[in-house]
Amino acid sequence: MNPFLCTRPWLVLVFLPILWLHSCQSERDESRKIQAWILDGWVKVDSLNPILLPTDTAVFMCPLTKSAINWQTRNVLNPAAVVRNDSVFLFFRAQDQNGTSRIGLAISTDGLHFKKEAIPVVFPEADTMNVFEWNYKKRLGLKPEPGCTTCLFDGTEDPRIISTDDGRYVMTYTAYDGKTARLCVATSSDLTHWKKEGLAFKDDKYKNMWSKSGAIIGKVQPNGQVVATRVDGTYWMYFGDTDLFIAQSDDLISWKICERAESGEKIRVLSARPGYFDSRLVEPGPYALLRDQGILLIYNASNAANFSDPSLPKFTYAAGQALFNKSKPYQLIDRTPQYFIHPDKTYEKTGEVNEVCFVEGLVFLKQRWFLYYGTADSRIGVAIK
Ligand SMILES: *[C@@H]1O[C@H](CO)[C@@H](O)[C@H](O)[C@H]1NC(C)=O
Ligand SMILES: *[C@@H]1O[C@H](CO)[C@@H](O)[C@H](O)[C@H]1NC(C)=O
Ligand SMILES: *[C@@H]1O[C@H](CO)[C@@H](O)[C@H](O)[C@H]1NC(C)=O
Ligand SMILES: *[C@@H]1O[C@H](CO)[C@@H](O)[C@H](O)[C@H]1NC(C)=O
Ligand SMILES: CC(=O)N[C@H]1CO[C@H](CO)[C@@H](O)[C@@H]1O
Repeated sequence: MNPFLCTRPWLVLVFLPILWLHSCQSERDESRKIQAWILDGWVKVDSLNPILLPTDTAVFMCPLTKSAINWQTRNVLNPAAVVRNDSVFLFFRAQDQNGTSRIGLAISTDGLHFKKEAIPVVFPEADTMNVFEWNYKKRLGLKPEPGCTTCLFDGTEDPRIISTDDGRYVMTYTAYDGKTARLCVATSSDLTHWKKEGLAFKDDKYKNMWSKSGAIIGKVQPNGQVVATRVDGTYWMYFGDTDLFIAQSDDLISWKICERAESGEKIRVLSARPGYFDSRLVEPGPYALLRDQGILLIYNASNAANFSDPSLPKFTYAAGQALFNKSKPYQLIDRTPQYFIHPDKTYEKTGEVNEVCFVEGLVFLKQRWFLYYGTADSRIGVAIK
């Protein structure tokens, strides 16, 4: 025993409570620090949801089939959102009856009531990307398997959009040819006319790899725009739909996947966790936000069939949040133990894919946050805080 305490045992009585109080205080500080970075308190706008629906009355002349088609018949889902001119521009994925996806645009001044533009803004056409965006069976004149209702799926899917500091917009989207999903990039200066810039990963090693869901790191401006921001001299993008991987770029168009030097393997910055809502897979949501506490990424996750979160049906898509080091975007600092949004409404639980809230759009408009998500791969909902 400490001789000091032996000679003055009463001191223990004085100091112990102080030590105890001190340790409780620092535990509280710790948990407050961990909670402080999370964007929580979201409320689904039940009185209006779902805010965007499929329709049989949107007709568009397909440049490939040269026929008028109803391009929004089957599903309207997975939207990106950006603020421009005090309005929300929502870019949704619309599927026609056969499951071809095209990216459409809807505009709102209050973030809740949207008006769709008549024709899609990014879609399969006779260009250099056609080989990645038009089902290979259609190109080869093959018939889909009898009775298969998803075998002709193809097109341009699941956009994410960010502003640049020179006033342009960069979209990442998925091109799907019925076999392989590939992450692609398009750019625009007015949000209506888009130029396809090709595959995000042009290296031979990765150009035929399955890739999806590119969330670029940016910073929220006072006018609500989120502008792509360099960290440590370069742009960064989280991507992937099993684990989260990360890539770097100098121009936001051509991306280089970060690999382990020893093995050439893609580095994983976030993975599925047995026992949690994200036990099956993780996939980025909207752009990642560079904030004081770190880089905040809202991510989508699927619950596994076993060794999963027993409070959710298996394969449920619910969303969580992760925080990465703001000077090292590949270093995970913290992640939420629980989902903050999950399917609990009929239109979230039943649809093209059941049990899905898939978050892809996030904007800050007139001092409020709006979160847009696909419901059951069929419609679109909004939550606010
Ligand atoms: C769906 O596919 C069928 C058979 O190929 C075709 O006749 C029809 O025009 C297609 N519909 C749309 C909306 O593309
Ligand atoms: C900005 O939005 C207003 C409606 O809120 C509209 O009248 C105006 O044309 C828009 N301007 C541009 C440049 O889009
Ligand atoms: C998952 O759990 C079910 C029910 O307990 C069991 O039948 C099945 O074998 C398990 N599967 C795996 C891969 O562990
Ligand atoms: C983030 O990285 C920096 C630079 O390496 C380091 O000093 C800092 O402690 C890290 N932050 C956290 C929260 O881990
Ligand atoms: C690879 C994969 O399964 N991605 C899916 C992620 O979740 C959304 C929402 O259900 C689907 O649309 C994607 O296909």
